[in-house]
Amino acid sequence: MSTFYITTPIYYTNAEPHAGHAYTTIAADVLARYHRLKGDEVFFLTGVDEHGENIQKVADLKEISPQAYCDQVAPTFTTLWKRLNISYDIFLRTTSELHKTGVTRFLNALYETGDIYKGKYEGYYCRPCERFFTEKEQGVDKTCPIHKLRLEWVEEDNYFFALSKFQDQLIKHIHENPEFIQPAARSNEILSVLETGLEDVSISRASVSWGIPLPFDPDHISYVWIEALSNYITALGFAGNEDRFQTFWPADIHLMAKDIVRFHAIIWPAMLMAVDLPLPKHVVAHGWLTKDGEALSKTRGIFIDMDADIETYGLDAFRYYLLREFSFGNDGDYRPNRLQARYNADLANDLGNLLNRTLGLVSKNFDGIPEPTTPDSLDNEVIQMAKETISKVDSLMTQSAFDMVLEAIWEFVRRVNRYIHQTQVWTLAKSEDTRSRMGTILYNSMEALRVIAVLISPFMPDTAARIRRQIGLDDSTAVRGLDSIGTWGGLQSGRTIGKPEPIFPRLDIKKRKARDKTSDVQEPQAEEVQLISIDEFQNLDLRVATITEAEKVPKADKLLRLIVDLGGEKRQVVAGISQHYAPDELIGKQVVVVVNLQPVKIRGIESQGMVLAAAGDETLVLATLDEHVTPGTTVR
Ligand code: ME8
Repeated sequence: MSTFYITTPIYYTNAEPHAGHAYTTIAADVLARYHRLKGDEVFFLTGVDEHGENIQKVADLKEISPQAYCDQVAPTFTTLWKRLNISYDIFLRTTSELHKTGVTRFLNALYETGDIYKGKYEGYYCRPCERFFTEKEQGVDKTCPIHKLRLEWVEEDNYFFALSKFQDQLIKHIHENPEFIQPAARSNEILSVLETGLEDVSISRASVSWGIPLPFDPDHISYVWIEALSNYITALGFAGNEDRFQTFWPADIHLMAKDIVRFHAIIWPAMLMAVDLPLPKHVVAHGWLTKDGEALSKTRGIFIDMDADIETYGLDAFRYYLLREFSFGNDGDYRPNRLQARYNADLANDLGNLLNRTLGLVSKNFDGIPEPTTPDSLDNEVIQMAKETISKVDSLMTQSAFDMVLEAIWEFVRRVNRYIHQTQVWTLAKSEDTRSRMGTILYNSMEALRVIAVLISPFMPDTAARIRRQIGLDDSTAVRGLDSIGTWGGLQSGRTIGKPEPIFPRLDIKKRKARDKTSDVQEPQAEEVQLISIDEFQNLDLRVATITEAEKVPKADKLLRLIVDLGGEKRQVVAGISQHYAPDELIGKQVVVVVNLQPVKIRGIESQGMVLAAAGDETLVLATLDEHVTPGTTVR
């Protein structure tokens, strides 16, 4: 049996997990599940990185011990993984005995090679990164290229690993294994770092106390990165459970975002080379998940409200969106309105309707799964496409091209929908002659759904199970694996089908809107952000107007009646701004007015336009102009 060992980074416990961590972990979960489908023996590692200065600092602020602090944060990760249906095999904590004993053994092995030496480190250090930056790596004015903070000059007695010694060997390895670092752009980046020359790295910190002491000099604590990287072997029981280590090492994939590729593609392989252990087969880096184009940041309040979106769309839709929407190696901007669009178009419409329609017609016209008795060339096209889709998915999965995998599956979903249309299957119940043709088409559609359920199962495990139940299959492994869809015709005619029910029901948009209103962060509301063309935008006639009169509308606590001057013309506008502006302060202000709206009567007063304002839950600020302009000037 083949084995497949996949890892995520072990995440820092200096804060609770966010959507970025979820993104990597869901992707790793998809790969783990896919390899289980293939019948591989899978080991899926995730965990937390609990040592180091940063974590010690947070614990100090909270006035608790670092261990007590980590004991509080680590479960927030496992809780999230449960919520996201992550099928990990081990959740490694670096404070565990398993890890500590493994690190000790690994560091001893490294020491014995003679590639570790004691020396003085002088260099520019970024505390949040917990690493030194060489001159070449620094940003402008000696700043950290990631945090943009000024780097600190630090001098310390440290132990060093002779990284530079492995430079040529690393270059050779990358050239000989072009798939070692994926995608290719990252591989080139690493090669150019290697070609400009490597410096030795310090592997200990004398000034930090929260960590694992070096076994050969316990006054020094191992540098958090050196210790963390070895988690990939300590989790396999490097110091004890030889069997698991022998079975799964080397890892098939180390998965991460592009921020930490250098550690995984340079330092980690060099350490492994030093102790003569095989290198991981692939280091795969994905892009950043951003919100409104900005990096996720708790302190700046830039976050993705996963809970809310999962509640609205369901977990499987959330998982689908993350992997369908973005090309894995590139950055991707998370947009709830795109999630909604995907939900409606791909899930409810394409897949949901295919299932509903097929099962509806089967249950109305047949007693159980019909028999395929009248094969023709159109059927063969669908059968052929199923085969091609299965092999396409397999080859794209090896490139972690999740968006393309899902697109390939959906091309098939859409093809089957078209098959139903082309054959007008719903019209074939009329006569006995055409009923057998109807049975054949519906049988093939159900077979297609069986194939689809297997192919989508790594991405959407619950949806796959629901489809299986509805088409009359049980939940045994025999119907879940890739093997089970190798041959067309696996469904048994005559079998009773399950109860048809919508797998992606219509969304309760009202609930979502109510939620958005109470949420701190205002997300664009999906149905209001349908894109419009430039022509549509140009239909709006926006003009600069000067307010010449303003007064409260009697018995209406929010309304003001304004007279605005548009150059050659004066207009009366009723605006709901009374709680934010006193009439007097408005006189002379220049505002932007929509002048081609149909007039409406508000409290019996005709409003002949609309004044634009920025409106939040508590705030309302009129859109004004930077400088005075002639009234009536067009705004575009
Ligand atoms: O670096 N988009 O931990 P970390 C996509 N402990 N992925 C993101 C992301 C975002 N906006 N933000 C975080 C560490 N990630 C070390 C790792 S491994 C031996 C030690 C994900 O908590 C992504 O996988 O800072 C990234 O590489 C990782 O979280 C960094 O996690």
